[in-house]
Amino acid sequence: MNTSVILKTLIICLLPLSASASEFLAWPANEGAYVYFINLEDGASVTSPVLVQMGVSGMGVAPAGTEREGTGHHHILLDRPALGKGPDGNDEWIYNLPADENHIHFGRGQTETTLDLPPGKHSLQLVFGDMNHIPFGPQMVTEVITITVEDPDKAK
Ligand SMILES: [Cu+2]
Repeated sequence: MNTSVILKTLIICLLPLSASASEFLAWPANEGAYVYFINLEDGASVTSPVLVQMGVSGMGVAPAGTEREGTGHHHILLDRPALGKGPDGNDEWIYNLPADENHIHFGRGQTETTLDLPPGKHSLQLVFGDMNHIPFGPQMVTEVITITVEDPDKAK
């Protein structure tokens, strides 16, 4: 455990429950860095399995646990409110992201995945997190996009 992690832990302990000041808990994002969906746009119609290519500019991708400044890994928030919103939203900025069907981690440093999604509308948000799965600053989060997975039976 390095000094920065110890410091973060101390800060988390000292934070009041209502705090949302989280940007300084993660490693700082590089200036001008951002994440983006390479191949998907808001409102896109797709078929399942859905290819999702995840891009990052200004920072490097590294497996979770890699202690190196300026790197992190991708997460997709699937079919849930934007990061920081919803019932557990406040915690998401402060603590590391949970891993469940709505929070998908790419902790091996993947930049591409395929999602098996049922027909209908789905929301996706890309979130870049540090070695401990804590989101970087706000610019390392995309807008929530909505895609429509076409029903293969109806398309015929
Ligand atoms: Cu993660």
